[in-house]
Amino acid sequence: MMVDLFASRVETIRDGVVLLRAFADPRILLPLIDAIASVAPFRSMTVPGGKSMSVATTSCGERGWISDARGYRYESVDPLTQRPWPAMPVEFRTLAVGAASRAGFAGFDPDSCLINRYAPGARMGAHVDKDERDFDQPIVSVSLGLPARFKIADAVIPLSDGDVVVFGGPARTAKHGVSPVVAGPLPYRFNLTFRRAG
Ligand code: MD6
Ligand code: FE
Repeated sequence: MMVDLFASRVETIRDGVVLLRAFADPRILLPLIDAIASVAPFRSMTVPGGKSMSVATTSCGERGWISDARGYRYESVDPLTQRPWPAMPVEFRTLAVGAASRAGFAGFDPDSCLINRYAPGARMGAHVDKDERDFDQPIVSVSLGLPARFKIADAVIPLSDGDVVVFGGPARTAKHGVSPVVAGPLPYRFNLTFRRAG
């Protein structure tokens, strides 16, 4: 019999929602986030209603997710710097493709990594990701730093530093959001959201 040494790391929360505990290494990812933010700074985006989001956002990869008064979309040029988004580090891509594969989504080919920075009190209201072209490709969401409560469909998933959630298939258009982040021993929660946008 083949023993799958990694089986215990894969937890199915709902059909299409898979949790990989401690799958990502913050020691590798956080310096890469800093390097990206030195080129494409974190900024608070405006939502179509005119309010500004409580999270600070940047992106890397071929396309970056944008919100402004006109709506939500992906752009290949950062509107703040008027330069292309920084390239997606190979370590990011390897992590995202590996997580998707472990979760049962072979062949994930992300072209976008949204990076969200949550100071204590920042949150993400319930929404559906629907600005992407191909809903056959999953979403890979990497949690770093301060813990968070991630709500998806009717599940609440407590997330710690390094945990990864993959949602796809029947859960690709599930409603999800993040409860206000609580202050702790680290300054921020970061989230990396990998998607195939174009
Ligand atoms: C998170 N972010 O930051 C989850 N979705 O943990 C999202 O679900 C999200 O930040 C669509 C567009 C922007 C986002
Ligand atoms: Fe989302």
